[in-house]
Amino acid sequence: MKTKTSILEPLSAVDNLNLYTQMVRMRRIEERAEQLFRENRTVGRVYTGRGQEAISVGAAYALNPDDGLAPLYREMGAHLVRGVTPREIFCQYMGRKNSATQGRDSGLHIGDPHRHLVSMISSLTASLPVAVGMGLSYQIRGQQRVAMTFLGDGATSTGSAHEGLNFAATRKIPVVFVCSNNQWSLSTPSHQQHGLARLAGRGTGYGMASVQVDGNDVRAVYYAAAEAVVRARHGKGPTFIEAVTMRMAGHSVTDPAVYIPKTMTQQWQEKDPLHCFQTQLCAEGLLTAEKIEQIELEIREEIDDAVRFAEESPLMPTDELTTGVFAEFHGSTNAKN
Ligand SMILES: Cc1ncc(C[n+]2csc(CCOP(=O)(O)OP(=O)(O)O)c2C)c(N)n1
Ligand SMILES: [Mg+2]
Repeated sequence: MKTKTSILEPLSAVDNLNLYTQMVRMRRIEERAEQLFRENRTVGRVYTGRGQEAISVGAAYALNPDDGLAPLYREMGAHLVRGVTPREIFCQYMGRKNSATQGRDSGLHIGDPHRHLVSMISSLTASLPVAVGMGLSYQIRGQQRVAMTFLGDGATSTGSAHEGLNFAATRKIPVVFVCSNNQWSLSTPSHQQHGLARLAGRGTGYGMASVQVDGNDVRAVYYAAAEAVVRARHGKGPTFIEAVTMRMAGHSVTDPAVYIPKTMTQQWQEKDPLHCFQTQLCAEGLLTAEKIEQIELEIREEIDDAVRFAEESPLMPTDELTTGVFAEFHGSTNAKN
């Protein structure tokens, strides 16, 4: 993977194809994961980022491999860009011993310190102070590195989000907050969550650079993120990016989302980020029908291989489930005041 410099370079033809391929990979992996869930072959529920592929792929693509990354449950694209493989993903979904959590957890709870990837934290926005802490450590050590984290629109109302944003802005921490405004927080619509016309105002309120972008346009997300990363790398502090999109599925695969008006889904279907980008790239001569088919075929084979690999991998033996979970206690239990 190439290391991006401080100068904002336009995306090359290769970059465009990389972005497209990762978006297709994310969509197809999630479709297969949902199918496996319905066949009772996964452990735990499956949460997808359907319709939000442009956000996680586009934003993460602006980072260098040694930048910190703390994604959430809809950010499979960020994991893929960081080099997490379909085999790793399906081992995790299927609770195998060789997965990131060794079969103790499911979903996108995939972290790897060697890849500077922090596993998502289920308590929403607990990732924000963690990412801010990563940024603070880069700042203290004088490293030109950046941390990026993600949050949903609903999550912007939590206490740790406000604390993280405020601390980052006050200390000019090199961190990028990517807010996927998919207009729903479970079954609660945006207008019942906050009183802002633009969620980007969350960042403005704390005095940091804030921008609203079309979250269904991968290149718009990439350029906003790349600008934010350059700003952070050069000591100019954090950025809050509001990427406007729509959650095109239930909250998780068990949620039929009957509360979302059909007209809203239909309207956003026309803005499908994958379909729109494919049309643009074809019009620009960067993609052809043959290339589309080839990408789909390669990804299908990759996924078939990953599912087979996961199924052939051992489950965690139940007598090993607590290994490494508890530290041995060497102190005294007679606490003195
Ligand atoms: C602190 C906390 N409160 C509540 C939950 C339960 N919960 C999980 S996802 C979710 C909805 C979050 O909505 P949003 O932040 O908009 O993200 P989205 O799911 O739309 O991507 C809720 C309420 C949680 N995980 N953590
Ligand atoms: Mg939301």
